[in-house]
Amino acid sequence: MRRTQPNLQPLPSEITPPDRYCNRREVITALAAVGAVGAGLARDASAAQLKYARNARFSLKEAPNSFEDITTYNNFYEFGTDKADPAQKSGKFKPQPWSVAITGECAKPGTYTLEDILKPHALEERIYRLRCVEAWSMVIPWVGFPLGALLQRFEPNSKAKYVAFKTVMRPSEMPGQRFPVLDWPYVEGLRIDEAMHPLALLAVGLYGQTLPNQNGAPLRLVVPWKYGFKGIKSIVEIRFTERQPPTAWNISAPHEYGFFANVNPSVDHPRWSQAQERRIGGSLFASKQATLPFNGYAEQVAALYSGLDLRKFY
Ligand SMILES: Nc1nc2c(c(=O)[nH]1)N[C@H]1C(S)=C(S)[C@@H](COP(=O)(O)O)O[C@H]1N2
Ligand SMILES: [Mo]
Repeated sequence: MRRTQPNLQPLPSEITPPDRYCNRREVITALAAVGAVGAGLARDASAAQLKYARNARFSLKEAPNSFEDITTYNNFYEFGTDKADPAQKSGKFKPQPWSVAITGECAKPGTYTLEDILKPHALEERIYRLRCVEAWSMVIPWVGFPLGALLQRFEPNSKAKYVAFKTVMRPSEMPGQRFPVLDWPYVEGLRIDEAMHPLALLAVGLYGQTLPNQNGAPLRLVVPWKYGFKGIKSIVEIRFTERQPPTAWNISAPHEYGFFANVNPSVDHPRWSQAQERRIGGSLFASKQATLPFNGYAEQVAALYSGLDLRKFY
């Protein structure tokens, strides 16, 4: 899958004029336009431009990885376990039309179309580092909106202590789901205070365009202070729960993957160290860099875990 890198819209140094701010009707039209394209065409060719404003306060100053790196080196086991599989084997996946079931402990459960989900939210671009548990990282210009703002709309009640997420189950379009690699569908979860943290993002795009299938179209979670596997892709259900929900990697290998999965250089994966990371796309000879506690977001999020033994609750 080859394409040229689309123009980055606002540069960090630029001030975004207010008219750049998400015109919701246009965004919805853009997302709908994606669905109008025939299933046989590469989704790539049908990516739609999004309207958004750069959120400089919540963006790293580092240069993002290339569009090529971000869209050809992926973990999305529903399309296969090789890093190249998601780009090569996700062409049949149809991210439109899409709806999300909101269930569990809230006043406004229901099934909402993607358009309903997006309508009240202005889209923001945020440059976050994605830190995979496999000790590599990338810097990605996501386009999305705060998860907490969406969750509030459904009026979670006092029993809503956790939020559980589920990926779509479509073995006909997702060849990896025909093999018992994980206990499908992929599920993830956050504690409600983590989910409400302003850094937690629901992404609908990257590099200014709707998400490619391999990156979790049309809607995926991005939690920048946690290992990448928490960032569940192609979400079809969000459930408010009283108890800690099961999570796909914890079910698969509980001694390797905990519920919290906060990036922690001092808690090694049982089979390798987490102390350093390799930036994808960098020179093979470039030295590894130190992994930062909470992936560099300790100042913003460490207070969520005061009193929690982070070695025990990894
Ligand atoms: N449904 C689903 N979501 C998933 C995964 C997956 O296999 N299935 N892989 C996770 C892992 S391990 C990582 S590192 C990130 C990778 O996101 P990216 O491919 O957009 O970089 O997606 C996460 N979300
Ligand atoms: Mo990962």
